[in-house]
Amino acid sequence: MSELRFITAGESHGKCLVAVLEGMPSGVPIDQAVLDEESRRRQFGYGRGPRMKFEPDTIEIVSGIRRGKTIGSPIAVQIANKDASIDRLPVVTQPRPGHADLTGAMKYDTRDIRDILERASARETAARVAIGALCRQLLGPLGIELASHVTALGSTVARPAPSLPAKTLREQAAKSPVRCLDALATKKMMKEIDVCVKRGDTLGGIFEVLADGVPPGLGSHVHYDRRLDAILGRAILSIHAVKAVEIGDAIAAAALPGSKVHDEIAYSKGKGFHRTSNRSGGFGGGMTTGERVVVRGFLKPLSTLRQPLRSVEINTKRQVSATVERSDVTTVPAAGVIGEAMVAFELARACVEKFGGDSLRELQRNHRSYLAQIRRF
Ligand code: EPS
Repeated sequence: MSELRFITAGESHGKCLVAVLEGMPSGVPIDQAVLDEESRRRQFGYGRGPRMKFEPDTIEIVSGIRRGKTIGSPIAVQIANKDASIDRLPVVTQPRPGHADLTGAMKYDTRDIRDILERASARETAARVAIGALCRQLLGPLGIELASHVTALGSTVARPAPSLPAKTLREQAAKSPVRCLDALATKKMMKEIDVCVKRGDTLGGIFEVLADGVPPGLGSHVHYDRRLDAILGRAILSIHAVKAVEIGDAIAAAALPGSKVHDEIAYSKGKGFHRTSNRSGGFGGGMTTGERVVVRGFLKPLSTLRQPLRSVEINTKRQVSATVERSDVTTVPAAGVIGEAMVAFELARACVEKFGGDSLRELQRNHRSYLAQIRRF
């Protein structure tokens, strides 16, 4: 059985970020424009720090692709850092509350917190977005489309998003500087960010990732580690500053009776079996139902504050203010794009596991035959 997997390497101010994706079938057309577009989307967003203005974040393909198509071998990519000052940067000894700084230094036994923060930085997500951009190009031929948008930033909550196809939703979200579909909420969110800039503070929020065209039956109920909703939960929680995940309307559902939560089942000749609502976010028993996949990530505010909180200097043990590194006020708009990349990877992994095959042609043949089986059921 083939498995899709990836690994990233690279420090925030090191030479470059790298990622290797292994297990991609051969024959998948890869368009550099998709990589460029995803990278640009990750950099975009009101409230981002100065770094995003000077880093080109160009994703360079190093291996695994020949004449615009995958050849089945590991795909390696790299993103060069313009700011590659890691060896010139000062020693850090004043850990930031909420960051990996203190625990990382204790665990890895270093008196220079920079050894920790360089890898703990959310810059690593540039490499994950590259992986996601490759995976989207496997999902596209299977009819799977992804989108994301911001549903809350700071104390501003957007009105419920209109029901639009993923492709349209992506385009609409791109028009808002905070990637929010509600124009009024966008203005309020930007205002909150402006206030935070003045105060030297930071903001968290919520993003939503959607996937259309996902067939029923990805993941499995048979074992805890094969439940795809749990796998997506881990993938979203692994994004920097994400502290909670919601699948569908899970948070509201916890306070409602079952009759108001479960999606009723219907059948029609054209649609086959389907649900009349999608409060489950496209999941049942750890498997996709065939409805839209809906996953939300909740971010805490970033931990680098320009008006720092109290901390303790690790050598003198004296009370000090936490270190101030160049950072962002909020990364919620970017986190949605990173969430899409993680969902794209996990869906691609689930498709490779379910449909197998060493080439896209073989995988598509199995996918078509499975869809015919589902239609006949
Ligand atoms: C980031 C690059 C970083 C930060 C941010 C994300 O650049 P620098 O630290 O050089 O300004 O803007 O990192 C963090 C939020 C963090 O906690 O480290 C990026 O490329 O996304």
